[in-house]
Amino acid sequence: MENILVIGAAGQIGSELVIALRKVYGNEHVFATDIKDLPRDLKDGGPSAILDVMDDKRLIHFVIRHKITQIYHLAAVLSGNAEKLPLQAWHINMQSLLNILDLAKVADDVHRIFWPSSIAVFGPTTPKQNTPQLTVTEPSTVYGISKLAGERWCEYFNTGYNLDIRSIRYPGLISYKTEAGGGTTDYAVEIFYDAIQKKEYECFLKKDTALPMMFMQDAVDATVKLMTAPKEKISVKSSYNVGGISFTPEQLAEEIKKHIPDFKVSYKPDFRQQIAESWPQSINDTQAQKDWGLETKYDLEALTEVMLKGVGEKFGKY
Ligand code: AKB
Repeated sequence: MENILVIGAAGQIGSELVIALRKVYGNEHVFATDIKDLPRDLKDGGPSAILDVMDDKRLIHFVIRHKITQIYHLAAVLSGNAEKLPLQAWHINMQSLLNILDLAKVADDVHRIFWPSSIAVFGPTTPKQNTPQLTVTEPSTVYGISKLAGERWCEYFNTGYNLDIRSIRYPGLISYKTEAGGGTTDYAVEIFYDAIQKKEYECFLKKDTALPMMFMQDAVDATVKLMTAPKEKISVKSSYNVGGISFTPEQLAEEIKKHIPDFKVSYKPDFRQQIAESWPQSINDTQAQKDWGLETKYDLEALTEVMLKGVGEKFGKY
């Protein structure tokens, strides 16, 4: 029997992943935790708690008391916010991961961990198109540096302590349930809110900035698939490339205009332009396909339709 702890459950990924995990393992076996108050549906649907991953003593008590067998550690400071307070972001992103890895050494029931990495591990010297699994990684953002260091720590603990830590390098994630916060790919979520509410959007990236993106349902499905795959299938001990689809702000705006013809977008690049330009434009994820059967369903057309519907329903429009 599995008992799952999700840290950062109130966030963009957590708020949807908890629901998916509860379907797989049963409501009462998935503990939704966060440093902030959790959404109503997560509190009503199963066990939940306020938990600070930086508080290592409370963390270990929680894990032992609830006989936790798997941990999903989703809490992180994203790329845009991390640039504003680099040392604080480094501390939070690294120390939280080390707290989890360290406790996995001593908490005997914990046998599997998920930790998200990001396309941010790549940098300006990485090949931009069809970026391979194994390639140059010289990130130029503090977020990217923390994710790359995290990947190294995951591999170190996987091999050195015979743990089972699995990870995905997420591209930009697009969803309507919970808004993203502080990332560079967030424009691709914000644009839907402004399209629905104001019919205009000022984009903080240039119109031709291509980035890899993925609809949340595909990301959640991929995560569950990776985490339920037999251990012998996992050949990458650091983190798997997962590509999704690639598009520019202009291509996304054109797709939205097919539904809202009078939607207008202007472009005013800020500091996040430089971050976006340091990242790949498309990702090669054949290793993930081969090892544990990664598949994605949503293309630009499908995700635009479902985003407009989802955000529209929130505001009683569209
Ligand atoms: C960000 O933009 O910081 C994140 C990411 C790509 O990891 N969405």
